[in-house]
Amino acid sequence: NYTIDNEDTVNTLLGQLTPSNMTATVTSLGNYNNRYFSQASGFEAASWIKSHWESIAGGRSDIKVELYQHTWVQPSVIVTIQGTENSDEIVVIGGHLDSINNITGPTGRAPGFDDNASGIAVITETLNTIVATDYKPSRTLLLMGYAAEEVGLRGSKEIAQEYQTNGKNVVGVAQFDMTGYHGTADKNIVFMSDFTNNAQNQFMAQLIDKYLPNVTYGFDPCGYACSDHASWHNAGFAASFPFESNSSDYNSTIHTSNDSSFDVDHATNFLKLSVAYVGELAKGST
Ligand code: LEU
Repeated sequence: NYTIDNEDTVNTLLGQLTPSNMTATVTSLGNYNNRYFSQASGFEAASWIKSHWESIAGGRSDIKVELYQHTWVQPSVIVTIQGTENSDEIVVIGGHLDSINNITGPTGRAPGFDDNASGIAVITETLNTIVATDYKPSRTLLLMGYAAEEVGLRGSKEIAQEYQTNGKNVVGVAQFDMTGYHGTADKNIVFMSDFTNNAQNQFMAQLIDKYLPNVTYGFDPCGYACSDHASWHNAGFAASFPFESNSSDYNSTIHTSNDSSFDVDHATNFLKLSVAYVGELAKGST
């Protein structure tokens, strides 16, 4: 079920990336004092993402952008790109849009450049590449910015459980949370091996082997339900989590006012993997 045979489409997507846009996205998100789930700034940051994604989607009538409301202030944001043939089969790429300062609390400064403006930037640039190439997926493709990850995966948990309850056919989920810090010298991407689907992890590794031979990768357990992939995994769906480093080497500034650096070259590896994943799992063509 994990075939790799959509080479022309993936290579077209890979040829239209604009990595520098990711730096701009990270900077825009980091300008909010924080993106904490209960704060007005956390709401405003989510609203900015919705507007930004709408402006990228432009005139595509097969793309819609919506807020997903929760019981707290901050919504999640979901882009739906309607599948042309197998529209009941759903592929998700996502990452959390909130940030947190664990020291100074709800009103504290939390730029969250790496955690996780860097993942939202990968998703945003994936959307931009889809529109730039006029790519249309066969399966329905959903791009998600999750609210309230930092307070217990709350946004993604509500969404994944709703999809489970409604019997939605989610065939695969990729999580992008922390892509902008090169913490393990000999690895660009580390697939978290727990709370994920091994077959899909192997598929993503094969995508690197085929399309990104210069990207180094490995596998490592996170050790706990460390990001939104676990919400999907726990709801019975195949999730993967390509991460910035081994779990002992990640950016030590996260959850502080000092998470204000972004290595765009490192994040570009994740952007490349994202478009390869989209092109091969959601198939369709440019
Ligand atoms: N970005 C995650 C979080 O803040 C942690 C990381 C180690 C996966 O919850």
